[in-house]
Amino acid sequence: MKTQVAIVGAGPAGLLLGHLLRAEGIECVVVERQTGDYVLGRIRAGVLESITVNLMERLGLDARLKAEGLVEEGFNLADGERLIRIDVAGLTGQTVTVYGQTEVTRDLMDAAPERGLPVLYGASDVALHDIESDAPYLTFTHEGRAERLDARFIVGCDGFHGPSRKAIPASVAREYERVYPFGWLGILADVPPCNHELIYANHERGFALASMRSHTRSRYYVDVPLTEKIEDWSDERIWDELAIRLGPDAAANITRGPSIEKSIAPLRSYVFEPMRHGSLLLCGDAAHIVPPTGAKGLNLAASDVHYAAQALTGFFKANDADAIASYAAKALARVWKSERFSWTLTKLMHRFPDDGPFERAMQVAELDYIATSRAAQTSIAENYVGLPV
Ligand code: RFL
Ligand code: PHB
Repeated sequence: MKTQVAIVGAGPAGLLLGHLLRAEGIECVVVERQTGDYVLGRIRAGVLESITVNLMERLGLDARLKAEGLVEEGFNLADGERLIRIDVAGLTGQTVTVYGQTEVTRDLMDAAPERGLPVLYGASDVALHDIESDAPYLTFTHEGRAERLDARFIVGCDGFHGPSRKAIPASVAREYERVYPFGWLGILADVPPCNHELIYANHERGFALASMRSHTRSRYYVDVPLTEKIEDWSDERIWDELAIRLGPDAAANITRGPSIEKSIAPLRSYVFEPMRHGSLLLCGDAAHIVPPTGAKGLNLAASDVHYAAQALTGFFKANDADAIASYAAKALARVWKSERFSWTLTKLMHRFPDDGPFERAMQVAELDYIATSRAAQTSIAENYVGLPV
């Protein structure tokens, strides 16, 4: 097989990139390890910045998003009994949209056949070859046959554990990492949300987040030590903990119900440089991870894909090799700002096991400052809706 761009991974980054390239008439093939059902079974992001919404709109794939997505004009920071509302729309003129990553992925997946985007699900042993040349290729096994896919470029959209990043030689690589001493235990349930806007809570027992997927489906999180096992968290125990940590007003409005998904995800900040080496570009979680506080991960994948699509379109349609050369610097500039915001909000809203009274006093002082300063609220709001691309 031969194509112009071989894309590894059919998560949101890979599918979005495939669609953007096809819209420009560029040939590409997406190769995915899992089945489509497995990819849709992963419950992850829920909050979309306008970069992500705009890309779906540009592709004409936003009908369901516009019909079912919930437009959010603000969100809240809770600290004990205090609730600080960040008026995102009033401060920035922009909003975010609650629409699950699963739904974005489903919309992109469903439209792939009619847009001429081949996606090979269930491909095993994907390996990258000759990425330093102008003729890189993938090898893999699909439907029992050994395959080779030749391309001009490979784009690694294969998440944190995929093979693409590892194909870049250690001699040119630089990694930045921070692992947090807790994970987020998430619960999804078909009950109405306790509040129409998200609440991030810092309680003496730990962090909690009230989020949602729709008017009838709620998504909540509490932070737990990494040693916790999901089997030890019955639904009742999670609801009890949420009611304590989210504060009395939210607790009064929590509707309990059976979980339809429950899992613990570790928190990590991670950046890999460079995001391009030779004919290989990296996008999304393949190159960086943010802790979920602030909802930046999927949106960062979308902005990488936006820059990658621009670079590849410049190369194939205007013979512009500089467009490829400048991809990594453009993408990384935005990545680092999102890393900063996610890390700052994580530090502000979680109780770290090694923190003492001084660190807690700093949290209280910062929350006081945010509560009373329009400048501080504007800074948070403009990062939350997403910095310009
Ligand atoms: P994905 O979604 O991990 O997709 C990568 C794809 O590559 C495939 N793959 C391979 N394919 C072929 N060969 C191989 N050897 C392969 N190895 C892997 C995988 O099967 C998969 O299909 O990465 P992508 O596309 O870069 O998308 C990134 C987002 O998924 C991620 O950043 C977000 O989910 C992070 N995140 C959030 N982001 C937000 O913007 N807003 C949020 O509200 C938000 N909440 C979250 C989150 C992540 C969470 N978890 C579980 C980590 C909440 C949670 C709990
Ligand atoms: C979610 O709804 O899953 C969600 C919302 C906001 C975050 C992280 C996750 O910061």
